[in-house]
Amino acid sequence: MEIKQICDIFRIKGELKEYSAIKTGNINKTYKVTYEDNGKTFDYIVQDINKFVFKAPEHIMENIKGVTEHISKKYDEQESEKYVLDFLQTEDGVNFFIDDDDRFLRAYRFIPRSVTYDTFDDLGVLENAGAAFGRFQMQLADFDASSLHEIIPNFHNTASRYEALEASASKDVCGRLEEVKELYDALISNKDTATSLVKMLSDGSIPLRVTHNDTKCNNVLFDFETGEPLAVIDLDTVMPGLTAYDFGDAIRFAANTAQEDEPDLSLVGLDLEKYEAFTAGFVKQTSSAMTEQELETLYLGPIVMALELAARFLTDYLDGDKYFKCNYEKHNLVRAKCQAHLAMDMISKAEITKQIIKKYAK
Ligand code: ADP
Ligand code: GN1
Ligand code: MG
Repeated sequence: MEIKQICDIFRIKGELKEYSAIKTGNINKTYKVTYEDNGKTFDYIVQDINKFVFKAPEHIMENIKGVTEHISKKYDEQESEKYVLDFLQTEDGVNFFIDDDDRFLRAYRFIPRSVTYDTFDDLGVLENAGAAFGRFQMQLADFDASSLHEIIPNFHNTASRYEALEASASKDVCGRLEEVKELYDALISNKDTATSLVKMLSDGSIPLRVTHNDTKCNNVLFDFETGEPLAVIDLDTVMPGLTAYDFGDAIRFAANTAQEDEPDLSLVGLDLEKYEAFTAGFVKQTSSAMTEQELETLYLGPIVMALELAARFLTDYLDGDKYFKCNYEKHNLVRAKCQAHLAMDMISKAEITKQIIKKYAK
């Protein structure tokens, strides 16, 4: 189905001017679409949901409806247009459409003046990202977690992620294990650290909350001029989770001295200034709601998330690159090495990061 037909289904008014693919995400196919109506231009996002990753996309759309309605209530109409995603409905009153090729499609308004960043040079903007994710979590503190579908079971269960890695290594369907053995062994030797948060969750020492679970900092929109944080996007994995997951995933993406898939490992490491900037924004928003134990173990989040993602990228490499979109042949392996290297650097700086968190906790 053509983009124009999809836009018609979502009842977008006016004349289609142009559209282009947005390549930043690793999962869905995303298009920016521009329409003109009564002499004014309006932008929209059309997305084709990845059905290999998301087995029940209608559950995602139910979760998103609940979450966006809940957050909208905290704003007036004008604020909502900046801070909350607004999904379009078909004439049947639903927020998705399945086309003849069985593609699962959705459309929503492009937030005006918004940009995303894959790297953060401005520490103020990074602090804003921390504040945006912190605020998002606080806004969901009174959301009924039992109404949420678990979109990807065990999404951040690092113990299960490690089991999957071990299973893929023992099957070795593509014959790639020998090539990655050193990295594999390094990850396995850090299994206790990687599974530490899961253990604390299961023994009740830290609480389950409603979290975003994919806090890559290109999932926050910023005003292109002022750097003000706008909407938090990519709500596909909003599910019960740990505060440390949201904190950790954001840090491992944005406080890396390089991009998350940097091939030259000498460039990869934890940037403590960036760590502090994100932490200032996030912890100031959330610390009053956190338990003492949660705050004390928050520093583990970035380490666990980097190890978990290294395990996930390596698993996908061993399985033959089925899950993450890859731009070149060994992309998943490069990503895995980068995340593992970052995790080791974070481990060596653990004491300093604990102090940074303490500094901003109320
Ligand atoms: P993926 O799950 O593949 O990461 P996202 O939902 O994060 O998909 O969208 C991919 C990119 O599209 C984002 O990083 C952002 O740059 C852009 N984008 C998505 N939604 C909007 C929006 N409502 N307004 C502006 N840009 C958006
Ligand atoms: C995926 O969709 P995107 O690109 O924001 C992935 C995250 C990973 C990230 C790594 C549903 O996020 O878990 O951390 O890639 N999302 C899903 O870049 O698996
Ligand atoms: Mg995204």
